[in-house]
Amino acid sequence: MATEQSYIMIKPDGVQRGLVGEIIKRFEQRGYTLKGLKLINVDRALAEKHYEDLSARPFFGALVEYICSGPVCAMVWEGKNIVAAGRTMIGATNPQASAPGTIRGDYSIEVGRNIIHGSDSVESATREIGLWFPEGITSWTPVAKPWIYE
Ligand code: RTP
Repeated sequence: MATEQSYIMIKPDGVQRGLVGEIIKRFEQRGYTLKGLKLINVDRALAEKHYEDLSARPFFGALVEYICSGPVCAMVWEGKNIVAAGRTMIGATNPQASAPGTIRGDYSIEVGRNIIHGSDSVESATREIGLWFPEGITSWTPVAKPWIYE
C-alpha cells in the first residue's frame, strides 16, 4: 500500500447542512492527514473542468449548477491507500446504494445531492489537486504517524 493523496470535496449541500466537521472528523479519526483545506465559491469554468469527463451526460448542466450553488470545502487528505479507502468511506455514487456507515449512506438520499466528492484514482487525484490547489498544499508530517503506521 502506497502513501497517496486524494482530493476530497464537501459539496455545497454538505456545507449548507453543517456536515463539514463531521466529515473531517471521520478522515482525521481514521488516521489520515489533512494537507490542504479551503472554503471556496466555485465558478462555472472550474466546475466544468473538474467534471469534464461527464460533459456528454444528460445531468452535466445540473451537476455544474449544483457545484456552483454555494461554497464547497476543498481538501487534500494523505495516507496509505487513501484514494480507494476514501471512496469506501464515502460510499456509492447513488446514496440509495450506499451502505449505512458510509458518508453518503448516513447523510444523503439522492444522487444529485450526495454531499461529497472523492478522487477515483491516483491519476485523478493528481489532476484534481492541481486544479483545485494551484497555489500548492501544506507540507507537514504529524507526530502521531508512528502510532498509525508500523
Ligand atoms: P464524484 O465524482 O462527485 O465523487 O462522484 P462519483 O465519482 O461517485 O460519480 P460520477 O459518476 O463521477 O458522478 C459525478 C457526480 O455527478 C452527479 N450525478 N448525477 N443525476 C444523475 O444521474 C447523476 N449521476 C451522477 C453526482 O453528484 C455524482 O457524484
